[in-house]
Amino acid sequence: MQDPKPPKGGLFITFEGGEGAGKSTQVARLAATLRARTGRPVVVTREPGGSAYAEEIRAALLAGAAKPYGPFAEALLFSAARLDHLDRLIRPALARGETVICDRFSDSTRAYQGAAGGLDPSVLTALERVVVGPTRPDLTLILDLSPETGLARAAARGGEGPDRFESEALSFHARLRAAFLTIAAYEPERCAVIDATADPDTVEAAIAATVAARLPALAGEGAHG
Ligand code: T5A
Repeated sequence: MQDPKPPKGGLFITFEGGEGAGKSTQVARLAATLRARTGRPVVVTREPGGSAYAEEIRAALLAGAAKPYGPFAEALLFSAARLDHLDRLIRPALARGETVICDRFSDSTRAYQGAAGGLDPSVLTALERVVVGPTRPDLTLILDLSPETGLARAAARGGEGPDRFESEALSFHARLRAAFLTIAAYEPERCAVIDATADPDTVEAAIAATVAARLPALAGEGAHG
C-alpha cells in the first residue's frame, strides 16, 4: 500500500447514484468537456474496477460470488478493490496534477452495503479511514432519479440481464436513493445532487455548470494546452 499522502494539484470527481442513473453516460461527457475546457489530461475510471486486480474482484462481486457471505464480506472485497485502484491509478494520477473522474466510489459502499445492505455505518467509517484515508473526492455528483426509471433504463440497455445488485427488490433500490440523498445532505460542500430524469443533454449541462461553479480551476473556456 502506498503512503496515502493528500494529493497535490489534481482534482478528484466521483459520480454516484442508483442503477441506470446515467453515470457512465455523463462521466464520458464530463471528461470530454473538461479536456476541451482545460486542454489537460482527464483520467476516467470506475469502481469496482479501474486496475487489473480490482477488475477481477469486480467480476466476482457482480456475478454474486460473495453474496452468500453477506454485506460485510462484500464491503471487504469492494474495499480491497478500492485500495488497489487508489494505489495504482487514482493517487498517481492526482499526484501528476491530473483530474480523475470515477464512476462510483466509497459512497456506493455506504449506500449499497450500509444503508441498503444493513452493515453498521461505524464499520464503513473504519474501512474508509484505512482504505481511502485523505484521498477523498473534491466533488461528488449524485445523479438522482426514481429506482423504477433507473432500473427500466438499465433493463432497456439489454446485455446479460440483471447483475447481483440490479436483481435486488425495489425496496432495496428505494433505500439506496434515500441513502445517497442523506449523504448529500450531510456533506453539502462535497456533494451536489443532479436531477437525472431529464434528457442526457440537459443532465450534461447541469453537471457542467455545477463543476464550473464548485471547481473554478476546471472552469476555463477553450483548449489551451
Ligand atoms: N457497488 C459498487 C456496491 O455495491 N458497492 C460499492 O462500493 C461499489 C463501488 C456496479 C455495481 O456494484 C455496486 C453498485 C452496482 O450495482 P455497474 O455495472 O458499474 O455495477 O453498475 P452501475 O454503476 O449502476 O452502472 P449502470 O451502467 O447500470 O448505470 P449508469 O452508469 O448509471 O447508467 P448508463 O449511463 O449506463 O445509462 C443506462 C442506460 O440509460 C440510458 C443509457 O443510454 C443507457 O442505455 N440513459 C438515459 N436514458 C434517458 N435519459 C437519460 N438522461 C439517460 N442517461 C443514460
